[in-house]
Amino acid sequence: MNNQLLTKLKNGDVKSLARLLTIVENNLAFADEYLKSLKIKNTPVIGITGPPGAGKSTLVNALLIELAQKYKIAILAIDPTSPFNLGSLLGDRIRMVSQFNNPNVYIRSIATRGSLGGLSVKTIEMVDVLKAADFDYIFIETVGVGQSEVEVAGLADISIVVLVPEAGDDIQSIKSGLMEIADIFVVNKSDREGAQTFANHLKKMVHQQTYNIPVICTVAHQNKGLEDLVKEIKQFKIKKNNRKPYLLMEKAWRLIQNEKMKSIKKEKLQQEIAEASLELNFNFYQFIEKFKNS
Ligand SMILES: Nc1nc2c(ncn2[C@@H]2O[C@H](COP(=O)(O)OP(=O)(O)OP(=O)(O)O)[C@@H](O)[C@H]2O)c(=O)[nH]1
Ligand SMILES: [Mg+2]
Repeated sequence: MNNQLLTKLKNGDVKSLARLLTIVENNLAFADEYLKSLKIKNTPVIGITGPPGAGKSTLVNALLIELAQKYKIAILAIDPTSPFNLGSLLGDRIRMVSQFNNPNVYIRSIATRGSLGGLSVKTIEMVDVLKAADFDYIFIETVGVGQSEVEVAGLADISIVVLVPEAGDDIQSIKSGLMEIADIFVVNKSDREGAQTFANHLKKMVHQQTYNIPVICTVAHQNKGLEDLVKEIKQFKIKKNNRKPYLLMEKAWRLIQNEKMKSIKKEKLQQEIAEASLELNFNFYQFIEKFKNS
């Protein structure tokens, strides 16, 4: 293990950061030791989730224009890959070109394998590497497909849910799961017709809940409506997150589960099960027995 790498990480050396992220992402030599030696800070983690094409990347880019003059910011863009075809579903989703060369901004994209849009253990670990570097804010962008919103909430101190006023969209169709995880709702593409009505309905719905969640209208590609969002993000830093113990438990659970399941490789399991299931009278329960205590 190279201790210098950790010192350099703490001091903001970008090359060391990239190296450590790669070590952790690919589970290279000493990955575990590096993780155990990290001095993890309380850097605020801001999760941005929402349907494909809602404008999440554009919004992050617009936020960077506001924040990156003064603060150092890391962005982790999570590309969901389908478990059925190993290519990325959406291609490289980093289109935040205008901030790409800003020395205050570090952008990294990772592909989650197997879990559609979900957060892998690698993501959790990579965020911790970022927290040991010298950033003021860490943004995580994920596409909202089912479980992933909830998983991002497990990692983020603030969860921003980005919605778009679709024509004829029924506000009631917003999944209750989104209600539970959102700390801030953003109605992006507010230049579209019906945006105000959509936002008003959303506000009404949100205010029926026990605590107030801000609903902020933005036009991300024109950098409009960002002031309120920046204000909320800055304010949130000092608020207490009541979900923290639950979220930490979930995180511990995942990492322990990952460790315990290490000897079982999904590809191999699939191969074996494919063969075994061809046998006459294949019994699934007998089949899995041998994996239980391996
Ligand atoms: N009209 C309008 N278009 C917008 C707005 N914000 C973003 N867009 C456009 O919407 C498209 C998608 O924006 P992205 O930022 O890539 O959306 P995304 O949510 O990151 O997309 P994925 O990462 O692929 O899920 C782009 O063509 C943007 O220029 C907005 O406020 N109004
Ligand atoms: Mg994007």
